Amino acid sequence: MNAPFPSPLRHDWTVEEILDLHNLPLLELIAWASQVHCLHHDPNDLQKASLLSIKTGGCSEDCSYCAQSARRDEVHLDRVDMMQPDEVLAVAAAARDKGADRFCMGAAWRQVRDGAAFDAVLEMVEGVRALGMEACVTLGMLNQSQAQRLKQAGLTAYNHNLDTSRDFYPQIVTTHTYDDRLATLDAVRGEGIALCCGGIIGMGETVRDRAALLAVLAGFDPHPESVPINALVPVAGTPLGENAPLDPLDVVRMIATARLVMPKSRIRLSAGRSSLSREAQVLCMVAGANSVFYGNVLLTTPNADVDSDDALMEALAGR
Ligand code: SAM
Ligand code: DTB
Ligand code: SF4
Repeated sequence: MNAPFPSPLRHDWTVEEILDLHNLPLLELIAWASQVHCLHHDPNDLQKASLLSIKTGGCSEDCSYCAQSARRDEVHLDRVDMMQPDEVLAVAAAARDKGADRFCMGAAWRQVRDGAAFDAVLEMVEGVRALGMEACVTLGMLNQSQAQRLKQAGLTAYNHNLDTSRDFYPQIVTTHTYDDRLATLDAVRGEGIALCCGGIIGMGETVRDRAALLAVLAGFDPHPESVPINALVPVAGTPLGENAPLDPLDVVRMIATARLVMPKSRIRLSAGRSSLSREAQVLCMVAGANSVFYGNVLLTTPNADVDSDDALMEALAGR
């Protein structure tokens, strides 16, 4: 195979081409991904994004991986109603003081509804921007006028994941469709808000499904500015709660392939990092990951803890 670099930005990757990259001998895949990464990014630049659940649980949707669906009687989760803007901004300021440059807020909603809760989110976005941080929210589906109001509030990016391939999606979610997800992504892009869009591996999908997800993401023009790659965090009481743990090298392959087909995007090594060794995380970074969630919890599940992350950053620093 010809080296995939120096790589023009392409938006016409086929699933077959992406599969061929994904299934290369691992060391060759990592070597190429690392070269493409260094061509487009400072290899020392690792973004720390902080994540907070501003409204937890009680969601109408049936996403099989998610702890926050109201349909899961066996999941042990404390529902938390919408947080107040001042509480959220205090958390954001503390995260900034610990070195986070981006603050992401998630709500367990099917979709945004106009009203007091959305007004509160707009206030949070304004407040986070005033702290000098990037602001990202993930609120489910939204329409064009809601995207416009978020843009006016100063939102940097909107997170809305496609999660997996179009073919596999109905086995994971039945209460909304792949096309619903794409329509929201369109509304976000239509207002000039950066897209944060990625997926989850380890849900029982095939490697072809993973390649097909990457083909959709790489098909966007421009590519999503950030691409979270989540490894499933199995949550007891959800349909995927007993899924076998992923081989960490599958995460490395996914990240390396994402880097090759989306050379300029920020690839975020997202959920599931707490089950990766320090060395596996570093391998993901060599393969092109340049952002992580920093903080002891993700939305409802544990993240790599801050103390071990501080030690990791220390180990990564020059000496
Ligand atoms: N309700 C909104 C939505 O569905 O877009 C926003 C919140 S939702 C929890 C955000 C994303 O978190 C999901 O799209 C999924 O990719 C990821 N996620 C949720 N639960 C997960 C889990 N157990 N393991 C890995 N990723 C997960
Ligand atoms: C994303 O892709 N991963 C984050 C963020 N976007 C919102 C969420 C991960 C959630 C992991 C499961 C939980 O903590 O509930
Ligand atoms: Fe609701 Fe989002 Fe969880 Fe799906 S992923 S159940 S939409 S919070």
